Amino acid sequence: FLPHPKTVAIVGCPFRGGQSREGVDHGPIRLVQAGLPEQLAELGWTVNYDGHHQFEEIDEKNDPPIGKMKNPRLVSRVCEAVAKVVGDHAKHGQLPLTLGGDHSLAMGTISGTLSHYPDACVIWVDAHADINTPETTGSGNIHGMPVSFLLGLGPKVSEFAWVRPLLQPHRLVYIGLRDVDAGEKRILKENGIKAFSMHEVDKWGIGRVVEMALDHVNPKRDLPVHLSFDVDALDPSVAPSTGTPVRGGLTFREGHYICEAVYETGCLVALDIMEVNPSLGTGEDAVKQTVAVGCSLARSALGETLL
Ligand code: Z70
Ligand code: MN
Ligand code: MN
Ligand code: MN
Repeated sequence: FLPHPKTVAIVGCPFRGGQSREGVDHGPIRLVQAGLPEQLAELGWTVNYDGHHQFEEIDEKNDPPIGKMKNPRLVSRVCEAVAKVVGDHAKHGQLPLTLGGDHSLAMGTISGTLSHYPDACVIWVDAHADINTPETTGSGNIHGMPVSFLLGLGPKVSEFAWVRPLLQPHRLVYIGLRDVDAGEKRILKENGIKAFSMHEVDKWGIGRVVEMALDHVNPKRDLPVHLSFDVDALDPSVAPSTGTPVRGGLTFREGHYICEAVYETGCLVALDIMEVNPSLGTGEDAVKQTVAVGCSLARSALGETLL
């Protein structure tokens, strides 16, 4: 799908409006400071990076909840801007690598991908399904809802009217789930959405799981792939600095294997590395470890090999 020489466009998104914890907006800064642009250049990519995305700011008092949704105008406008940036990079034949920031941003990144690749499929790697609707959400945090907007589930919210429901349920697959709300389980069942939880990873091993996931969304390996990776899919011992760590997650190798296997398909057109929060975890070592893992996941998805 991508012309040669391959170009990756880094979209740094210092944004935290989709959830309530401080610090996740500093994730992309740390990933870049750790040398990610240089590391990707080392892999042979042309790297298009010209600083972090600047966002419009909307004060909390000018952005009261809509229903249960917190910071709805801010999240909507930021994601709409991100969709435009990601879509434009895709149209220019570049692979957008979005650095979060919280996972509400994927409403933007995946909208951007689908604007240029309408038949793209999505591999969502996460401890969480992020598929609550504005009605089923318990927290009101929009980072727990982006998938429902992309699928067009739930009530129509005029503030989010720009989100086209272009993602079809059979073009979405999850890997790594282990903290799914009751309402989300019902939504997954009702819409026949394929999900490989940690139970399936234990049962089949990561190799079979990735193969089955690709067979589901991309049976002929001819569709573009958007990989959206929430670092909380990894076990907290591997990626401690994130907002909602959940025990029993992917090992370091399982996480990297997913990225390597997706790269090997040759179908990857967009990548998100989300929810790195340098303010969380037990000190600077935990932060350094999480940032380093974020960088190495991106490198694996962009072709770094072990041999
Ligand atoms: C919960 C909610 C979530 C990430 C937490 C949690 C969602 N299902 N996602 N951390 N990354 O609030 O809707
Ligand atoms: Mn800050
Ligand atoms: Mn997530
Ligand atoms: Mn998560």
